[in-house]
Amino acid sequence: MTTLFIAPGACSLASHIAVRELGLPVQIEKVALRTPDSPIHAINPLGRVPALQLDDGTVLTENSAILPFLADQAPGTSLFAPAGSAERALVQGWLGYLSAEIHTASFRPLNRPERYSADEAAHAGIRAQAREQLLKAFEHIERHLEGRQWLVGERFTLADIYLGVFATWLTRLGAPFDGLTNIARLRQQWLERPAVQEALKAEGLLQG
Ligand SMILES: N[C@@H](CCC(=O)N[C@@H](CS)C(=O)NCC(=O)O)C(=O)O
Repeated sequence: MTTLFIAPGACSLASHIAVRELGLPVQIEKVALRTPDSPIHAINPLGRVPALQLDDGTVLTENSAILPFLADQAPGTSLFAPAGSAERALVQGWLGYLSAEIHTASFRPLNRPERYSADEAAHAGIRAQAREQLLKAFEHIERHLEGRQWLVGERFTLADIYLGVFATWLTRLGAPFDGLTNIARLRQQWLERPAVQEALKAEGLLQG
């Protein structure tokens, strides 16, 4: 059976939500991160989630690939758009932006400064710079959401699923991130979706 490897609260939550939004027969398998004996190392050589193992053993990684793949298993879903359409490229553009600018370029140095310098004295500076970068990257989204409910095409898409995950990470950061009111509104609408609540409960992140 197709299996999605996740870690509670990690970015794999996006693919987990997509599985539930689409009602796909995918088994959800929780794994530990950053421990050498975690089974994720036998699945993804980088030891990262999400990883989607297909029936034939093929392993897909990166939300930016897994989310479109999952949506394509449910042709006609409103979460994505037809091949060749500009809307599809707009959704993919946001997936790329979220993966590269928000996650890798900003959250990673903020949360893991040791990956950027072995000198502990440098970590506070790396974190401070990453916070600045994160704010700029989110402000671009904040401006785009002015007068819009969702990122693309006035409807909830894969891009909003992925943004919602990072928007929940933002709530730990306080000011000035709490002033991003359009993103806070999107996060609230995201939270109200049954599939999001089911995924959060299954990951132990929401009571009920
Ligand atoms: N941009 C990728 C990044 C995947 C990634 O970095 N996953 C993190 C969790 S949020 C992870 O598994 N980290 C463990 C590690 O790097 O050892 C995606 O969204 O799929």
